Amino acid sequence: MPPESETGLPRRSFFAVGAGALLCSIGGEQVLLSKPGDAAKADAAARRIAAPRARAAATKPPPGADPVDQLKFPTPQPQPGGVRREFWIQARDALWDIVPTRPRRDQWHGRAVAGPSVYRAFVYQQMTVGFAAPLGPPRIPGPTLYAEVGDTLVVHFRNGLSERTGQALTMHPHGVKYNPDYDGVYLGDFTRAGGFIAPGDEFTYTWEATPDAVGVWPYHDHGPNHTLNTFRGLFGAVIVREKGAKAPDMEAVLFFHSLAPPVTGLERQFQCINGRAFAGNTPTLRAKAGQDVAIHVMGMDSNFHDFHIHGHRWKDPNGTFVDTPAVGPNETLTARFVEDNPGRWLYHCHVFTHQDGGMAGWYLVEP
Ligand SMILES: [Cu+2]
Repeated sequence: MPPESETGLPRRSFFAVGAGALLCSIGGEQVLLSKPGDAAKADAAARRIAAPRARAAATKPPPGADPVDQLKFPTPQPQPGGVRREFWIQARDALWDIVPTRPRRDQWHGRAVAGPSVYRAFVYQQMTVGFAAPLGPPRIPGPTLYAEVGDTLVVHFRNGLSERTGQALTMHPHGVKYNPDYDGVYLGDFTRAGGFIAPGDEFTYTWEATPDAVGVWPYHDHGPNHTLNTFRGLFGAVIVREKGAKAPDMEAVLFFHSLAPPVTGLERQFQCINGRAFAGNTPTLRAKAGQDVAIHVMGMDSNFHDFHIHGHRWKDPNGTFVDTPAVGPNETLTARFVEDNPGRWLYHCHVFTHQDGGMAGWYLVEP
């Protein structure tokens, strides 16, 4: 028998938790994701989880329950002058190409990228009213949800994974205000209504754009298998502005994240921006001189990233000029400046292993 580590895993496996490997707790089970094919073990563990007791039998409190678990919450309404902003969002799986150029190419270095590069992603797809039809193709990230202070975001969520291969999912937002029913988090026996949406089920979340929700925030899966499913692509952004505030002339949302072999089943690790790797595949941003530019960067893996744009600088929240600030997991940084420097520019993560693994893109500025 190999010696056991504190995690209960063989020590050899524990030390193998290195590049791209994940140790996930899924409904009381621990699953090590260290190589292609391991995701199936996590999916199987997630499918073994029954609907939480607190939800299935609210009258019979689970062991360890506290009076707060019995609290009832009203659904919030918009403030005077605010509106309900309704969204219909379906989670589904979709084949996603991390390097869609053909032949696969890194335009920055003018070189070929070895394939394959397609994996089965999980995505949040925006739908028309009543989930009648997709509003667009599946994409990473999911739709950006906009609101103004005083509004409510009413998000009709459907778990569109198949019953056979599916598992419970949720939508959990940062930044906006919500009561425990709309937290969208799996909490074992203490899970509330929005924390376990089984395949085929629907749930409506109501989130409040309070004055302290102004900003740019991520949302992501927080169900029983949240780490793996978030890494698969279940994330997006919420943008809350002051009432009547003018939007920037150019606004972009960039998620910096990795797609590792245990998640994709592919042999190599890709360092991604919005699900894509290498310039020419990652988003190409465009602006014009004189425009008010806002580029929002969020970390969506277990690493810190350094956001650098060549030829540009801006002020951080402390008023210090920067051109390579750091952003951590689920944190947001915004590069906001008046564009004054036309040309072809590279933007990239300045963690060297990330930039070399594909975390780079173009920023094209017209005079
Ligand atoms: Cu990075």
